[in-house]
Amino acid sequence: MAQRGDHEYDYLFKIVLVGDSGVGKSNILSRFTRNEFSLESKSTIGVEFATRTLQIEGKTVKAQIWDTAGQERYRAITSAYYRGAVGALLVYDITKRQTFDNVQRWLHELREHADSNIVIMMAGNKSDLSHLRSVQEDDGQALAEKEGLSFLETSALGAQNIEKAFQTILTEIYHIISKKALAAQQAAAAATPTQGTTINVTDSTGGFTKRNCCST
Ligand SMILES: Nc1nc2c(ncn2[C@@H]2O[C@H](COP(=O)(O)OP(=O)(O)O)[C@@H](O)[C@H]2O)c(=O)[nH]1
Ligand SMILES: [Mg+2]
Repeated sequence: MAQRGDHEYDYLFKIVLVGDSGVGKSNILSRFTRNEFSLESKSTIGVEFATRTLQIEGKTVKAQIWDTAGQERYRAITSAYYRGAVGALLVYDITKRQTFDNVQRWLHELREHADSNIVIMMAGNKSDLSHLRSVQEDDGQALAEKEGLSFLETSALGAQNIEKAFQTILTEIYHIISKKALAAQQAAAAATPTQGTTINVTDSTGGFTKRNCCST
């Protein structure tokens, strides 16, 4: 556990929301961050993020979720938006085929600007509007499998699968970095078996943060 009063979390993970304008990104964010856990939100010029702290496998994880301020409309998201992101929620609208067709473009953008190990979840949002559906769930599933992404249909309106989408991303990220930390711990133990070793698992490309590892 990180030192209380210093950092009230074990891990801080930056997650970015991407996808066409109007698919529901901002509503997904507000739905998720206005739940019963602690909420802080902060506006900046150009971008906005909100945070929520939750428990993932017994660890306190602070999710810092970045939302666009409409730049996606002009395909003008800067690389700063993606910098340090360890997860992405790539959203399309199940009632608008074009937003699904553009998923490839967003994947390309993520692969170009974000860390290559970024965990990506694709979300087919507005599942409450299934009577207006223009993208079948099977098509979403097939694309996700082809691209190696997790996939869920969500509804920000109905709070359907929003929690699960973020839980899935955060758990996947946690598994990746706990494996890295374990490997680093074993390497450190083999090299210098001293007490209270601090292991920094931040690398030049990732945004993983862990402090005061390995107190046992
Ligand atoms: N029916 C329905 N409407 C939604 C849902 N999520 C967002 N919307 C609506 O879609 C529009 C665009 O949402 P917004 O969150 O601003 O999309 P963004 O441009 O991707 O951030 C708004 O009118 C929302 O009320 C959803 O899950 N179901
Ligand atoms: Mg928005």
